[in-house]
Amino acid sequence: MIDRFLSWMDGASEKAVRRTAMAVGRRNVLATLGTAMMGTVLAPMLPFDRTFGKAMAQTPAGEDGDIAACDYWRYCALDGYLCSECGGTLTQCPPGSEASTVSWVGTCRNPNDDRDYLVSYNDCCGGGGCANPTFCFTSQGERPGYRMGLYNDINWCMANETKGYHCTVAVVVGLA
Ligand code: ABN
Repeated sequence: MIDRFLSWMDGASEKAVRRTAMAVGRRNVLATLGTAMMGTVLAPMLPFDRTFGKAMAQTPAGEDGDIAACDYWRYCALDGYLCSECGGTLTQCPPGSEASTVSWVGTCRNPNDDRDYLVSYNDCCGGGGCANPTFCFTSQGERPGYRMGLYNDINWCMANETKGYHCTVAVVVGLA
């Protein structure tokens, strides 16, 4: 009885293997294996965001400096109130306000990696007021008012529909 069952199993599995071998060519199998192997080798080389969402500009306070202090490295050329103390963040305007379409751009040295970064200081325009935010005036690289393109004591909301100044964000735009 068991012998008959085993020989039936043998026959059935042999048939299945033969059917598969006929349906899937050897080249097909090799090509699939080759693709899988190449994918395994090449995938880690592809450019993708290895910060896994931890964007530089969102580094929490304390990790790369104190974002509530005017000597924080990203504020090196700032002239304005800190949006992080007005309901916004280091890089995001408070709800109800909008980022200025023009901005002042400074070059700041990041003490964590000793590299220079371009930092865009966008004023946030409109929205409600803000009680006693920290005012920072560092404006590194600024030149006197008669050199307009190099002057930062300006309400950058002037180019927006809403011109009322609220506060300023500091956004790293790239390496200098
Ligand atoms: N960029 C900040 C600012 C706003 C109004 C006036 C001067 C400076």
